[in-house]
Amino acid sequence: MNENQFDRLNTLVTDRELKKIGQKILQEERLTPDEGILLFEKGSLSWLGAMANFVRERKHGNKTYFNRNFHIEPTNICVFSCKFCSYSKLYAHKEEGWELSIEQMLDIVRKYDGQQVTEVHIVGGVHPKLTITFFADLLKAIKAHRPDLHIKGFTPVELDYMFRKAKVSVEEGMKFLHESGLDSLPGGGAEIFSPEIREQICSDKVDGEGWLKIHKVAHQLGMHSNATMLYGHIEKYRHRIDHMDKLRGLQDETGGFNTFIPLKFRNKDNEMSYLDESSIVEDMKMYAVARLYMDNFQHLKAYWPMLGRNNAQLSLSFGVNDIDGTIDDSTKIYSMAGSEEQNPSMSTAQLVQLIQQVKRQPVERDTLYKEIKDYSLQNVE
Ligand code: V47
Ligand code: SF4
Repeated sequence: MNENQFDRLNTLVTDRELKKIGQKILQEERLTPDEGILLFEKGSLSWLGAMANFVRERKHGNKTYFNRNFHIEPTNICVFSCKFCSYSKLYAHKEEGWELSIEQMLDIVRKYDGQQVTEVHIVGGVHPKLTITFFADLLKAIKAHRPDLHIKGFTPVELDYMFRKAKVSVEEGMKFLHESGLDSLPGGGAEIFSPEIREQICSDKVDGEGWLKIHKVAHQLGMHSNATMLYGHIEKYRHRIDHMDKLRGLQDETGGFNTFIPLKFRNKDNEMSYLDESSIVEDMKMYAVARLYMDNFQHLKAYWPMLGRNNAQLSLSFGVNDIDGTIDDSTKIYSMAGSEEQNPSMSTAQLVQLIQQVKRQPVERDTLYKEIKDYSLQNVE
């Protein structure tokens, strides 16, 4: 869509405030929190989608990124008790959980020997006995085996616990893990920053300020990271905007975030199962508003194992330009919460096809969005 088409579309909106927001989007002006809330409350799905798609194409054209990665989940035993979590086994029920040794985790890495994966994503529960030195040894062992593999690991929830247990500052702890081989941080553990909601859904783990501080320190050490938001449960639109506003503020300061990943709350087998899940219309509005509000985030990711393949395709018309990676079926955190994909595994050829089916341009990237291969003209093996 060019600027004239955009103007024409914006004249179809009758609401004066939305029309003004449309003009700001065209001029690349930043939206205020009140304008963000208004988008959720008054924006129609078609208008939000058109605006978000305009911004997406202004930034990236048709390019749609994915990467080749695999996951390691060291343990599902967790000292915390987030109400939305279907995954953790409290320490009291640890016989139902798993706990991998460094050797077992190296076996997972070895499974990918000779394959063109670029990233390992390490995330799990917070086991009371696993220490910062255990994880530093894991990082060193992975790097010794495969130095080229980018290690994206540990949320501020895991890190905060590790640092407090080791009695080190965030700065000391992050530096130690970075020097041991940690390259970047995934986006997890953010949930909703607002204390009013956080207290009701995950009161005992690191708070919003602590989450932001750990990412800030990582950025100051030259590391990059991702950011997530868990939406579609008991939060209101203003809490979503507050969350995105805090991330946008930190991104202004450091520029260290790669991508923003809204995560739809799934209601299977957790203490919040009584809640309905958000509709697909709400999900697409969420992506569109994120694209419009988070003006300093280059990338917006839909995590396909959680959203499902068809909805991930749809999201590419609502601002999304990344659909994560060729994850294999060892990822349990989502299937246990009721994700669309019970067996989230897709080959490169399947991912490329998924993107091409909706007439977008598949581009393989590494963790830091360096382009590895453009599949627009080729068929994949
Ligand atoms: O923080 C837990 C979420 C997150 C549920 O950085 C749930 O590339 C929905 O952050 N319904 C961890 N979500 C996973 C994560 C992630 C995933 C993929 C890619 C990246 C990345 C990061 O999973 C948690 C929490 O918000 N989660 N339970 C649930 N019932
Ligand atoms: Fe533990 Fe993470 Fe589950 Fe919370 S979401 S209970 S921190 S595994």
